[in-house]
Amino acid sequence: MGLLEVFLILLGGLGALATETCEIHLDRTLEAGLGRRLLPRLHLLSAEHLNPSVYLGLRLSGLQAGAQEALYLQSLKLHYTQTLLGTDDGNSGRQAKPSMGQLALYLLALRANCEFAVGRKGDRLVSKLKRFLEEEKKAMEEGLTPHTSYYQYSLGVLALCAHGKQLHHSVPHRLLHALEHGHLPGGVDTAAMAGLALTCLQRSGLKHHRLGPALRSLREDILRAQTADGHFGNVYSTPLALQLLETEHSPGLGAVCSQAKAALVSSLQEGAFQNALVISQLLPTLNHRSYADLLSPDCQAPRALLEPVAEPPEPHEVESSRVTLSVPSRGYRQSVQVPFGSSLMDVLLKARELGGFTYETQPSLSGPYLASVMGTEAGDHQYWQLLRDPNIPLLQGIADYRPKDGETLELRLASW
Ligand code: B12
Repeated sequence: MGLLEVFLILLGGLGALATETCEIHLDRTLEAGLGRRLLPRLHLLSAEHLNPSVYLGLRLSGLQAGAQEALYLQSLKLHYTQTLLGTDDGNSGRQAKPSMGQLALYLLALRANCEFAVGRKGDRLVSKLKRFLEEEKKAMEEGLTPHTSYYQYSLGVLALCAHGKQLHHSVPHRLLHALEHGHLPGGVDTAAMAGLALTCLQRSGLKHHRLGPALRSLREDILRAQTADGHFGNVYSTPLALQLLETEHSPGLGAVCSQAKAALVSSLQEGAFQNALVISQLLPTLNHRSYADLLSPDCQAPRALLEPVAEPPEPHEVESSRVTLSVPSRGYRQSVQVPFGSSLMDVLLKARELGGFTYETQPSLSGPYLASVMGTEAGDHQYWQLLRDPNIPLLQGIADYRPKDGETLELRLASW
């Protein structure tokens, strides 16, 4: 072998090392199985169930749901224009208005179908999002935290960026400022969403000397949060973390992402991904796409049609589980018997039936959110935290978590 060939091989090796990417390809059957879990969601067209994240996730995946997808986008358009612009026949007042983050997700869903928010209505929605962001930025300038969260602020910046809208430079600067001063609470999910927003800005040509270092530090934070089993943060923050990591090339990234893939596969086999929102955040990464791609989306890429599969009927369980529900701040502790495989929501319902316990939920894109317990509504920057004994916060909400027989579950008013 000549000297030149040796040199070329070495160079090739170095090149490969320098351009290592993060690619997660799952077995096609596993991926389609995940996608199919979203199919029933596409038939729920009522205001309470419409979820722009579901459309967005599916559109950026390698899968498609045929005509139902178009119908779903149509319903999203109707709902968001009616509730935010009050263009219906007077009903808009009765429906909860979408939050800043929900409006941002809706605008991202439009981009996922290669559409821009156009016309008078489109302009008004964009102006609304700009105003939301301005208000949040002002709160932050006054030393307060955003009314919503840094996660929703990042979603807002990302949506405007994806629509090619000019942002006042002080809006992204607030995000950079929070990052540089270590004020970006919310863990890996928030770091990833902020990173996706900044990546979009960088790709859109925004030149700022603080952008590169901020992105590097966000990626380093995410890599540092990798757990021994391979997840970034936890199993449910791994999808967004991967969306961000898939936008970069760096040495060693391939191995890190292989570990994450192994962790995801084993979590999937354990049935961890049941929630439509987290599935919708995972599907794009399996197609090597991220929300940052919505700056110039590719709507021509072929996607495999998802065919519904008849699920075998659930075995009729005769067994039951005994679960203890406790609200220590109210001196409440009650043992409850529910059918085997019931959700925490079933436990709450049963406890309410037994008397001495009340609760209220609010719909959200992640499912029913526990908003109030025994007459106490969580206040500003407070929430009803879900824990299992001994002091372990749950990684799922009340509708998805299925307590085991003998478990003790605690509801605790906590601050965030
Ligand atoms: C910010 C946030 C919170 C904040 C929300 C407060 C606020 N005003 O922003 C706080 C700290 C209160 C919170 C609480 C919880 N969260 Co949270 N949260 C998030 C985060 C980072 C962003 C949510 C968001 O703004 N979405 C965008 C907006 C536009 O959508 P939205 O539906 O309108 O947002 C509302 C709901 O998401 C709701 N919410 C927040 N978390 C959760 C969790 C569940 C299960 C439900 C039903 C609703 C809900 O609060 C948001 C603001 O109103 C997501 C991360 C992610 N990857 O999605 C995790 C996330 C959704 N949360 C999660 C969890 C597990 C919880 C808790 C169950 C934790 C616990 N052990 O108590 C609790 C909810 C308990 C309850 N009372 O029902 C998981 C859900 C995983 C899953 N399997 O579905 C995620 C994915 C984080 C993670 N990687 O583990 N959360």
